[in-house]
Amino acid sequence: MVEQAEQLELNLELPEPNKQLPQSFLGEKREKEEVWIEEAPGLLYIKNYITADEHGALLAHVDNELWLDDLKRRVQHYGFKYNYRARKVDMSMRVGELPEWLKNLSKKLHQDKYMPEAADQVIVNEYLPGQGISAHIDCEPCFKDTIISLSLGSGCIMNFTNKLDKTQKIPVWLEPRSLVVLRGEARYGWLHSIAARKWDEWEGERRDRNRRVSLTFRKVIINKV
Ligand SMILES: O=C(O)CCC(=O)C(=O)O
Repeated sequence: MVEQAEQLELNLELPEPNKQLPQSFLGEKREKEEVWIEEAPGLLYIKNYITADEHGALLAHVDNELWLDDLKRRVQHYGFKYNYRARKVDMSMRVGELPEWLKNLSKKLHQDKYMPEAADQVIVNEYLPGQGISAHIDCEPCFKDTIISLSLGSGCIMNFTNKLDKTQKIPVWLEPRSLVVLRGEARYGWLHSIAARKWDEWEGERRDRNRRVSLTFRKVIINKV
């Protein structure tokens, strides 16, 4: 199913060094396109969610911040630091409010009805050509149902594999400026992964990868004990 929808403006402030760059920041129109991937109920791909200028501003914000390099790929954690080894998040891992540039996006995802609540945790992943992420389901007791990832920089294939029947696989091409929304069965019943390789084959052609940066939005579940 493909449909067009009404858009809200994002109003991202640029970090200081790039403040003078995009003049057309608020002017550019988006041509958003939604595609439900029917084989995995709850899997929604949205092409052109942000404009090229917003894309540039978000990358500038990311590159203005510090990276953590304790994994094979570099990451940034906002809102709460996630403990990959323990698969855990709690109030002791709170690192504060989301910065304004992420809060705006988090609000917009909620206003656009892609997330039932505004996200309070974001992980930024950087993938250089040859880097990927192994097949996983996001921690169920840590994060609520809907998980959204925004792609910046390079495109790549994200693979979805059915948890109960690993022969069922769905490759989805993620364009820069696109969103992938995982909810319901797609969030809990399908693993997602990105192969660690330098190029993908898509629609019969070789597509070389460049640096990809993703922003993944989640709502933390806080257990009161
Ligand atoms: O890079 C992405 O789009 C997904 C990231 C992801 O799956 C994760 O951080 O758990």
